[in-house]
Amino acid sequence: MALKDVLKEKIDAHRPRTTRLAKEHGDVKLGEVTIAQAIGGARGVRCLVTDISYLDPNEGIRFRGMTIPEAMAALPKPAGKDYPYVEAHWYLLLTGDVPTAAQVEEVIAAFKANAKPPQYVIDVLRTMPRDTHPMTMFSTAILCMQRESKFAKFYADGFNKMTAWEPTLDDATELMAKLPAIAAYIYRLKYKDDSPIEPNLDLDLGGNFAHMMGIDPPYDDVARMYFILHSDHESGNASAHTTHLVGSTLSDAYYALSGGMNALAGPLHGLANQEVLRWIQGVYDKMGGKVPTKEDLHKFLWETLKSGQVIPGYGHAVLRKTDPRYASQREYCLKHLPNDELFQVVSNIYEIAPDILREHGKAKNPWPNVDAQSGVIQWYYGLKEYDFYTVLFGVGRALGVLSNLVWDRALGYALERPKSLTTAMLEEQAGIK
Ligand code: NMX
Ligand code: MLT
Repeated sequence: MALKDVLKEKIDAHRPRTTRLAKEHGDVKLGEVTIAQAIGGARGVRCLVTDISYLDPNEGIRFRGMTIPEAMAALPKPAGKDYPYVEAHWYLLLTGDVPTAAQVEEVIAAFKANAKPPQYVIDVLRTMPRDTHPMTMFSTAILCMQRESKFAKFYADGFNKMTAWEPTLDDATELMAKLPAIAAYIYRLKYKDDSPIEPNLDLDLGGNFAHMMGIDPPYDDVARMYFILHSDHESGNASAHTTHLVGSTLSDAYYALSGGMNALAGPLHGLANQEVLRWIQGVYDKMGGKVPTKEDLHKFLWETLKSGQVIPGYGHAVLRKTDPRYASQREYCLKHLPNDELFQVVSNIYEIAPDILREHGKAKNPWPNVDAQSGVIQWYYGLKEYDFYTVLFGVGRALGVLSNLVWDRALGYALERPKSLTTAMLEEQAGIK
């Protein structure tokens, strides 16, 4: 059965569950909202619904119920490769099913048919000053393709709530297909003197991305691993939430994803992966190029904290243990680059940072998140332009947020519009005279 038909069956089966919950059990309480939560970024407020992934504070992420090792083991892989097809993961996120080889082929074919970005995207990127941040370029490229939206045409021609997910799926597929070429082009434009590499459409998404970046295997497997690991982190993280919020206005996938990428570009979110490398390079500079020892790192971590900055790559809004995405990338490093100098530095930070953060006494979670480990792998394979790292995160994150957008439309999730209060109202509620 074709992906769209599989999805249709699943959506038809799922809709009555959502309708019943909203209609018959809408008054059931999921929690209470405190003043601390209203002021403190709605941390822990339970007001979003997704079935695509779930984040347990201690266990970490599950994609459609599967832990990272389970998903990596179950999803089909290209012959001779260690990591699954990104296309297979897309199928899993959308449908909840591990695809067969034929189902993976269907996604590969759909992505190939839509892989080439329009020439005007290349032209727009070329006109931007070369020192523009790559995330600004990435978000602009996505936004300027909005005129391609099938959903926007569908809306203009007469909107139908029951089938609105279909043009959203078309938009999501067309976007997902083009993002690797756009990301690779931004890289080649900014750092390789505008020397794009033609795609090789005989390769899968991960393989073709590595090829267009101009980086040899096993970087193709790194790309597969990286995109899958970064794909989804339930719905409350800033990039997912922004995509959902923008999409809830019936904006199309182009507007919504561009918004999500703007959220990802913040240093408390996806940009932390570039900040980790920037911080480590700063330490090297201060040491006159010498490899920092654990004692040196100890000093620099404290210096960072005392100057009021955060330790990038550490802490999390939900997680309370080492991020399994960190663990997964560490496992890759232990296998492929155990003696790499930068990996040793990152490992040394891992040994001392949690104790320092505990002693510092502020961060609720002293353990590393995904960003603490991801840059070192990119660096090892020659991708040293660390301000590009968040674009890689963005290609991966698109898998999750676009899958969610398809389901948002399928289940008719409403316009997001929480209520705000004034400070005086909070004071009154708190009994402050
Ligand atoms: N270094 C220093 N202080 C920290 C850190 C850290 N890594 N993490 C949290 N804190 C501080 C935080 O700034 C806050 O201080 P204050 O009360 O002065 O405002 C206090 O600890 C309590 O924060 P938490 O409740 O533990 O964390 P919160 O949920 O507010 O924020 C992050 C979560 C991830 C934004 C925060 O841990 C952080 O800034 N980490 C460093 C940046 C980072 O790695 N971001 C990437 C997250 C993953 N991603 O890819 O998106
Ligand atoms: C993410 O992957 O989105 C980050 O870990 C942040 C989050 O989950 O809040």
